[in-house]
Amino acid sequence: MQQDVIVVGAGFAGLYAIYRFRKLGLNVRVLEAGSDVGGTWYWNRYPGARCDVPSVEYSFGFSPELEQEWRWPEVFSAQPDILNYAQHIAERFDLYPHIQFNTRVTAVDYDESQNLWHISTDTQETFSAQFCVMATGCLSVPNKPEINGQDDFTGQTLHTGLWPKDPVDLSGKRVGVIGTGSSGVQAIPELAQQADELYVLQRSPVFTVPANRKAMRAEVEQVFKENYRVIRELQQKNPGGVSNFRPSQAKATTAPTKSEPRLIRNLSADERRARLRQYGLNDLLTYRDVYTDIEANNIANNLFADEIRNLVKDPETAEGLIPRGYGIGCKRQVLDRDYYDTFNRDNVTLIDLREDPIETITETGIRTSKQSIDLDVIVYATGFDAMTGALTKANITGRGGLKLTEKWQYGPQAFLGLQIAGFPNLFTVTGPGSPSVLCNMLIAIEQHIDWIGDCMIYLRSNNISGIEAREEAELEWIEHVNEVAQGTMYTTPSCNSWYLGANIPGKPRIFMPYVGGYPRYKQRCDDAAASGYRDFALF
Ligand code: N01
Repeated sequence: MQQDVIVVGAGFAGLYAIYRFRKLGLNVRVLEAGSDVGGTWYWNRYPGARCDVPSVEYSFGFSPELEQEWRWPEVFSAQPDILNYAQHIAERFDLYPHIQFNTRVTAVDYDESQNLWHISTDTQETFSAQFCVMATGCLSVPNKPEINGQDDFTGQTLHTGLWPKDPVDLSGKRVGVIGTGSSGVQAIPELAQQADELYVLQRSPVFTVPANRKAMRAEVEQVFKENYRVIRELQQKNPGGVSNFRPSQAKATTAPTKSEPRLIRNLSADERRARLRQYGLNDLLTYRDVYTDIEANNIANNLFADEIRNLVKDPETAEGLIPRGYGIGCKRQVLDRDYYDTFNRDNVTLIDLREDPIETITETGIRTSKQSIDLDVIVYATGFDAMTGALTKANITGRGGLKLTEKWQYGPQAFLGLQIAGFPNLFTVTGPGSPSVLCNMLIAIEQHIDWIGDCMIYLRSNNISGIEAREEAELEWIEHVNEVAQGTMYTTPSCNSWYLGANIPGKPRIFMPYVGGYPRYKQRCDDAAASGYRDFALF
């Protein structure tokens, strides 16, 4: 079965790839391990899952008709609504016929003699195509840490990133949740309401702030709909790919609004506290110097700690919830609904693994150094092998038998997060070295798929059969990616985030996304194309 393009993954990137590549006249097939579209929003069905980017921003801009007809029920959408949106897109644009579900890719091999990619699957099929596009997502390979005795547990084991499709009934159950990143923090308040008892096993406390929980009012929705073109233009100019458009600024032009950056160090202690009282924890995220200056960061961290002591009634629990040793901005910012208040409930117990580490999982629960906890359900909210996991697990072999795992043994090396030297005609969507997870993903996806589509058409119209990033361009780009990350809170030595691969034992510690901002990045991609792809070898 030979296609022009095989796309791996039917999340938002895979869906837009079909739409776009088909329009360009290319024959495209998508292979998807799940039984439906949606990617991240298909797999992450845990209670409380929702997006922390406003729905109007976290939506596609390629179809004005889609923008007008789709209705977001909330300002920040929950997982079921985003999954509905993905399904609607697949139906609305007749994308389903191009997707083969329940098909996991097991190997991706470049055949130099034919200049073809052969893609093998667990359905024992092999698909071949000139181009292969890995639309496999940045947070799609769940990390389930190895913990002594975990296979002995006779209760139910769940992972937030692989939550069952059928409803899970936790009523009357004793539940232990391991992990307090974005997924854990979203799930914990919901699990606390459903379960009889909830034990939160926390290794690293988070800095989490309350999320916006407004329903989408009809008049606000109308203003958004009237201003989608403005919103899309503003997104293109913003480092994170978000317009920050407010309905109240409906008459604003497309020029990004410029305001003086607020610095926490410029305020007196009283002023800082007054603002914290007025605006809540979210205020501490609005000072520019908190992300660039260690002293400013410490000021904000200390205020944050004091506020946790205010919010959580039991002093020992409050102390346990205070992050130490790393500051705001090191890890992905987390947003929550009633997280701290959940620890005021009688049925919720915090286990601080820094003081009381897990020794083993037993048949009946979890034993820590100080206690045995009987459990019916263990929930792993332990994150993902981020950014590189789906690519290294796909068993990709390029030119001359080069394995991607070999090439990336010291960290991911790619050009613009789009192409990898040694792997001609293979493209990665939102790969390492691109803004990806630091950007509104839908904007990043549209930009990548457009670039890849234009590139394939350029090759075809110029009778070029292959494109491969040059190694020197790759090295130069990686150097730049590392350089711009220096001096940010992301790369402080005490910070151990998944951005750095630090959550996976043995993974090289490299800051993977591009922190230089979406507009600057897009310009570099556009320049690469406009130069006739001089950063690439064409053959
Ligand atoms: O994963 P995480 P996540 N023993 O890696 C702990 C996106 N997302 O799924 O920090 C005990 O952030 C780990 O502890 P530590 C978003 O980009 C977005 O929560 O390594 N604990 C940590 O507490 C996000 O950043 C949304 O010390 C262990 C937790 O597990 C990304 O996905 C919602 C452990 C993992 O946190 C990942 O978030 C959800 C062990 N052996 C996700 N191993 C929204 O849009 C790990 N942990 C809102």
